[in-house]
Amino acid sequence: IADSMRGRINPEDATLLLGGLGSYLDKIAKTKRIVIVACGTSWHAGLVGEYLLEELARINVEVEYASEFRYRNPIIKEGDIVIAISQSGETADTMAALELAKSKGAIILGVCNVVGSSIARITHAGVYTHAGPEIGVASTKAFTAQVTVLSLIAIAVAQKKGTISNELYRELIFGLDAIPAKVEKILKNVDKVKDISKLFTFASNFIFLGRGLNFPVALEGALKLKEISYIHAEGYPAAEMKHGPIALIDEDMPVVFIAIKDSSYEKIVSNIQEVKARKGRVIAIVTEGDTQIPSMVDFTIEVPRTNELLSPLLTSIPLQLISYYIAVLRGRNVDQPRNLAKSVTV
Ligand code: F1P
Repeated sequence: IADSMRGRINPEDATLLLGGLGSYLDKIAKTKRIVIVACGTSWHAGLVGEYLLEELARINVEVEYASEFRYRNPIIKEGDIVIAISQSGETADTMAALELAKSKGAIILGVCNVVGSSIARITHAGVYTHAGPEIGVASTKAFTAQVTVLSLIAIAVAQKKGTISNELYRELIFGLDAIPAKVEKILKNVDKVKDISKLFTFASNFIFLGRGLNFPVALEGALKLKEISYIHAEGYPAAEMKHGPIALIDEDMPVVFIAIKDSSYEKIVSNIQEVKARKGRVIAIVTEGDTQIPSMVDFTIEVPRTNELLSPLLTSIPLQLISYYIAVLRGRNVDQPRNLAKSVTV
């Protein structure tokens, strides 16, 4: 992401990085509905995309697990826009979902990492994430690159539709341009993440909580921990906790909150209080300089300030690092986790 973005974002034209997909932005701007199909980590990126496209471009978005979509009779009309997200570009469920959508007359678009992959070939147009090769099986930089591309699509379409002000447009474009340096800053503090991870190496369960855009990041944090550390982990919207998962909270339950200074900050504060009242051990991902949440929780990891719409690009990094360090400390092979394949082609 750093390599592909640094200094290349032209504030006058966010479409320049969108490759072939750039020529479909007018069609996207005119559509009433977008369906995103994906699996695993890519599905989580799709959920972030849903939030961004609805918030900025005011387009109704549905995000479907490709593995479910293909086995029902989804309502797709001619001219509907279906976007597939896939790191490998070879995932069989995502491919089948696209074939189904194409047979019903949809415009099918792709966000893939692997150049020339099957999904890239069958789509009408697409954009490559250029996140470099994913050496490990579990997607990490592919996720941040997918979210970057979806942010650019949402910002560019919103600009075309006039649903965002010029000020917000420029703030988001310059905000994206500043992300690589902020990611590097997070990576300079890995020792703290490593120290925290050491204390939780032998936990048997984890809960990840976030709100809004950072709810999918919570899901992704839980998935990474499952994939590479083999620890049972659940991600929930923080406000959903009281509808069931709260029964799991006790002094043996680590709870990771994404608790940055955004529009849901006060609500997250009360969710943290609910967990602390039940003796849960809380690790909070907080905004640099915050003092309130650090005074309430057991551990904090700071991320630099950014517009909250871009925050998943930063908050996902400490969660990936926690999974990585716990997996290494448990002696797992982080690049080749058991039972997983890089491309799920059956
Ligand atoms: C989807 C996915 C990955 C996951 C693992 C298995 O792949 O579920 O998110 O980390 O590698 O496949 P893709 O369609 O994004 O290539």
